[in-house]
Amino acid sequence: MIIGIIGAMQEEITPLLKMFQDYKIHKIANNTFYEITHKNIKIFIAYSKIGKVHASITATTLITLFKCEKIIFSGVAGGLHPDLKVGDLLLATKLCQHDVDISAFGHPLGFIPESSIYITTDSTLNNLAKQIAQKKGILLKEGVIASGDQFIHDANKKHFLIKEFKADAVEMEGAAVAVVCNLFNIPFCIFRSISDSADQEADISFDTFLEQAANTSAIFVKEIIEALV
Ligand code: 4EH
Repeated sequence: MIIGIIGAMQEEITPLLKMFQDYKIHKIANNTFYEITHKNIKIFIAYSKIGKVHASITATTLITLFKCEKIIFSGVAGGLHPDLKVGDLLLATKLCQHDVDISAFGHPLGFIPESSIYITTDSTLNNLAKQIAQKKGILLKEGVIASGDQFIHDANKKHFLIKEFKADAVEMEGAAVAVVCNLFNIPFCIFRSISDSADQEADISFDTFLEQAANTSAIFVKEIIEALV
């Protein structure tokens, strides 16, 4: 089996690279892909750079060039739901692009013709994640993720995302990976640990908790990998 793991920022994949240590490097489109042989599986790890365009390129490369059969995203997110606190681990049930707006033509926000507002993650991978969380006593929350090419640090924007998309967390890449995996029929799941609450203090909270939250997500993704070998 070949598995792809994506983070957006270097900090989001550093803990995973430390866990596996030995890798071969491939450079494609100014992106570094780390190839790891772990027991009976091959793993490709990369950080895409920030935003939906970069995440799409990395997901597409993992699937078409490196032939990944499953994709896992590991990273951090801004919490929108009041029950999501910094450090919490979230499994995405479905994702949407909150910055898509062709409402001028009568379409609902987030909708693109021939696509859909939400894309759901793979239930088999999600069930495996929930089983692992239960067995290991790890608190794994579930929720809707809204992705857009904006760092949200504003209460008004935050409440718009909750009201319009019923979103529980916000980030800048997940929905792009979802679109690519969905179109290529590749099962995928998205883990995000909360680094901030997408409010006025989001930038400071993000800088303070990025490393810690990225690590929380990476540790869980390692557990998933061990369950897949
Ligand atoms: O990859 C981007 C990073 C922020 S931008 C999306 N990531 C982190 C998730 C995230 C997020 N996205 C939108 C965490 N909190 C978020 C929020 N809104 N409130 C960045 C960060 N540091 C340096 C440069 N760019």
